[in-house]
Amino acid sequence: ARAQIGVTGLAVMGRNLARNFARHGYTVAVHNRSYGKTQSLIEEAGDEGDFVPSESMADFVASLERPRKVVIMVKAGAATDAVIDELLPLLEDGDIVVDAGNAHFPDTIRREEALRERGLHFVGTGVSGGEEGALLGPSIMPGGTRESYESLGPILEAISAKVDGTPCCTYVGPGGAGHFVKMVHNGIEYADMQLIAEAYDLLKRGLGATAAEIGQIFAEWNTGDLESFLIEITADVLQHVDAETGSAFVDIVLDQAEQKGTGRWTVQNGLDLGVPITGIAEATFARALSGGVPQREAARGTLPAHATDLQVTDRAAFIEDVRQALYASKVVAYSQGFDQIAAASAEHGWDVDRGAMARIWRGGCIIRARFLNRITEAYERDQQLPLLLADEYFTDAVGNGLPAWRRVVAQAAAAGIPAPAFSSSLAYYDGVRADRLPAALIQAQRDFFGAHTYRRTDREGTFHTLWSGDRTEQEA
Ligand code: NBP
Repeated sequence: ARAQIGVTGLAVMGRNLARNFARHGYTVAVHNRSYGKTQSLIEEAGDEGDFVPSESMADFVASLERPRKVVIMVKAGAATDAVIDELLPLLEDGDIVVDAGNAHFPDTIRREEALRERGLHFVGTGVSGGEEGALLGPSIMPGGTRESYESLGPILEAISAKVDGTPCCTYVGPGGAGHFVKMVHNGIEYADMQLIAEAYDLLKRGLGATAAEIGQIFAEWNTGDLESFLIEITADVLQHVDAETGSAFVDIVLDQAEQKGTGRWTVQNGLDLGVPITGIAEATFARALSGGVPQREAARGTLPAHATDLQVTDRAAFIEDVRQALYASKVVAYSQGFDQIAAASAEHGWDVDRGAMARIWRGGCIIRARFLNRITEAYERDQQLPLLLADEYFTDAVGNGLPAWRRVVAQAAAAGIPAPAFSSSLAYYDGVRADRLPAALIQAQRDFFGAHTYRRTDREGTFHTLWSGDRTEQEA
């Protein structure tokens, strides 16, 4: 036994992760259900470091130093359970099983409990950054026991992305915390992408600009507060020309967005926890709307618009308005996502440090962005911050952009341009800051038809009004 870490599952992600470990000087045991992928890894990348290939799971496990550290990188779901079942009889007390695939966090909670009973550590780990991240340094979000992180953590930190020398990997929390945080990361990614798409649409229709011209605007934005991987690739994508037709690439792509399900999981969980993650939800539903072909067919050319075309007289001012609206909406989406992490952390007793999550998302992952530093700083100022928007920096940043944000949402509505994430983020902002909400009327209605009771503004207690009787108020 001489390998310090093992990877089973050598499709694109596992193969690159194994190479990343090897390139950092670790001796890596490698295994895959079908041996061909193991052989091709050794043939094509075997000279990058010290690999110990095995054809059987038993040999793979035997090649690992104790406590064994086995990273599973297979298709999420039944395949992960199949691999765990195969591993279990071969492992011994104190060994560490890492699931680095995209598991749904309730599965991770279940697996962690089962392996703990067997005396094993199970570390459900979010890994973001795709194929390239896995090879060159991903953002890594490991859950599980703190004890397992002592020996596993340094290895994961070594292969993670680094920003200013700081690893984009930290212990997240027990049980399913790592995969939960990865799920919210993906939800935020949905919101970020939708907001960028809305900004693009407004610029296109407001300026009548070409994709390439809008790409240049995004490139310019990438030098300021919005600097991020997604803005950067948006600039590249918009300037890309389709080789076959010579058209802007984005103009020849079918306008139906697909999804693999992590956005949906995030929204479902937001509903379960009762946390308004409207940015992520609008983004997920906007994809669903785009893919609703029969509905779009029935509505296209049929539903009247009664809209007036966007009149842009000052192009530079309009571009700046859209930029500020994008930034403010983005802050709302992140604020909501961090609320969701706080709520789940409280519910499951995970004690997740939100500032640390923003820190490990600064590199390696899809939502890496300059402004994540600001989020880390906000939670450093106040660990218990109830609302990211209420941090002084974000209050100012969003407040300064508010007139622009309102103009953009109003212009979009008047012109009949759908901007669901821009407008619902603004509605959330105005809702959360409201002195008084019409929720009072909803409580009154609920008491009327269902005797659901209400509380009063002027005294303690729970009350019910006898709506079908003499309308007197009773203490409930
Ligand atoms: P895939 O998700 O395509 O899975 C292929 C791997 O699973 C192969 O090694 C395959 O073995 C193995 N496998 C399957 Br399928 N069923 C199995 C079973 N019953 N027993 C054992 N092995 C089984 O690989 P991937 O695209 O590299 O993704 C791996 C994980 O990483 C997934 O959970 C995925 O969601 C996640 N992922 C993350 C990112 C990211 O950005 N973080 C990107 C892409 C994927 P075989 O070779 O014998 O068929």
